[in-house]
Amino acid sequence: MKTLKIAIQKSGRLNEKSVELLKNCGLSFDNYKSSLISPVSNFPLEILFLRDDDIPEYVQDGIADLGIVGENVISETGADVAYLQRLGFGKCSLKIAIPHTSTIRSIGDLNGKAIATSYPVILKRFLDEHKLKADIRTISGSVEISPGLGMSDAICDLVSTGGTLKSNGLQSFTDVMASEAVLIGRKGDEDNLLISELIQRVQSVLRARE
Ligand code: PRT
Ligand code: ZN
Repeated sequence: MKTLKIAIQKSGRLNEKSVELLKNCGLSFDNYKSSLISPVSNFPLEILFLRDDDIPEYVQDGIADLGIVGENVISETGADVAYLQRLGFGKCSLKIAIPHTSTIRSIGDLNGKAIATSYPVILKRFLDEHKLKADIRTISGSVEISPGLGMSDAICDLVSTGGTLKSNGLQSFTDVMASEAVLIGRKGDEDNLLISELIQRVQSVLRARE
């Protein structure tokens, strides 16, 4: 049978938990060092180590058969993939936050304001749903400092503990989407026996954690 490929984050918040989950599934492989592909010695599988932003498209395009990535990234890229299993780690929520000193009180007050984010697609969808027009300022990181620099009136960014908002004088205003790491696959691969076997192993690891 054809060797499968699973794409996981190379380094970052999801890497360690993704590697741990696969090891707990009984898969034996070397963790990413310099090689971007690690063969699994006891299952017909290769691990691809990628930037998380690339994972949904790799799976959609069939370069990888499976992937582990945050729901936020799947939504932002708009990739058409099958959600196979929620994984219970990497939990966070994409929120709009405003400075403590802001005069913004209701959702409608966001109209005409500048909002900095690394998630312009999801934010635009949220604004459209609320029939709002705002100036979306797309930046790739350190979004939380932009209101203090006078670049924006609000931000839309991921929050887990809330510590980063707090230390930048911001407060949560409204939730845009909740997210966690999920196992994704390609649509139409439902009959692949190796994929089914892997999903079953993942599910039994998750059940054992309950
Ligand atoms: O290099 P690569 O592109 O692969 O990684 P990355 O830098 O884009 O992503 P990374 O490793 O930061 O996050 C990977 C995934 O982890 C995200 O896509 C989310 O699905 C998930 N995740 C969970 C988070 C957080 N929690 C989180 N708190 N991703 C980012 N953050 C950031 C947030 O952007 C903010 O700057 O942490 C800060 C806030 O954290 P708190 O705890 O202060 O609220
Ligand atoms: Zn990324």
